[in-house]
Amino acid sequence: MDEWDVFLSPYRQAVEELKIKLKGIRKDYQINRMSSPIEFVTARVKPVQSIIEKASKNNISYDNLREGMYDIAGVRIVCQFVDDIEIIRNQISKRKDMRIVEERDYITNTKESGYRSYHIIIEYPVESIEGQVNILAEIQVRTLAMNFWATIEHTLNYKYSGEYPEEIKERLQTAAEAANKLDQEMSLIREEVQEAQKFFSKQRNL
Ligand code: 0O2
Repeated sequence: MDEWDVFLSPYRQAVEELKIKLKGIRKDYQINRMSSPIEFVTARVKPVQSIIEKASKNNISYDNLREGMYDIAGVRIVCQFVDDIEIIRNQISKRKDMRIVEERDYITNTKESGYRSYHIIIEYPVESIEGQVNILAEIQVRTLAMNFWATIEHTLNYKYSGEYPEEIKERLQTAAEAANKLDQEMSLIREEVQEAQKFFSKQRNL
């Protein structure tokens, strides 16, 4: 085991626990025959290389990584409709096993890149043989449309290291607007869709 393994161990545990807990919310809605605000949950521990690069970019010393970098443990909750985001946010704020320390609303305040998402930074206690370790984790909550755009943009960002050719930049802006429009259109038929989903899940006994 190297030092990174030891350092990352509580983050790995947190990510596994958070995945199970947040997927549990989806199950609860399904068992109660209510439409779930959660479509799917993914989670990851930031790769060591990305931690090193981000620490250097944001001037975070290695001694200060636990306090200074809040997305080493990252969870993503993807939902169908924009209104689901607030429901999820409220569910998280009510929980006793995690504490919200900061929220970043990139939906109301869309990033210059076109990025939209709701970020919740939580403090989460992990039990270890040495006692309790409180770690920070970032929960990103976004719709399927926001996730589609962000996933594509993230891939292109790697390719161009953020220095997009003008044409790609414009296309990404247009795509961001289209994703936004798609979210707005879907919001208008939300109730209709959810009724149909409840009906079909009953029929299939899900
Ligand atoms: P990865 O690979 O997802 O871990 P910054 O220093 O400005 O990058 P900061 O202060 O760390 O951002 O926090 P912020 O703004 O909450 O963003 C953290 C994460 O949000 C990013 O993590 C991305 O996952 C996502 N994100 C933010 N802005 C964008 C964007 O313009 N496009 C996409 N696709 N994702 C974004 P990392 O560490 O950048 O990357």
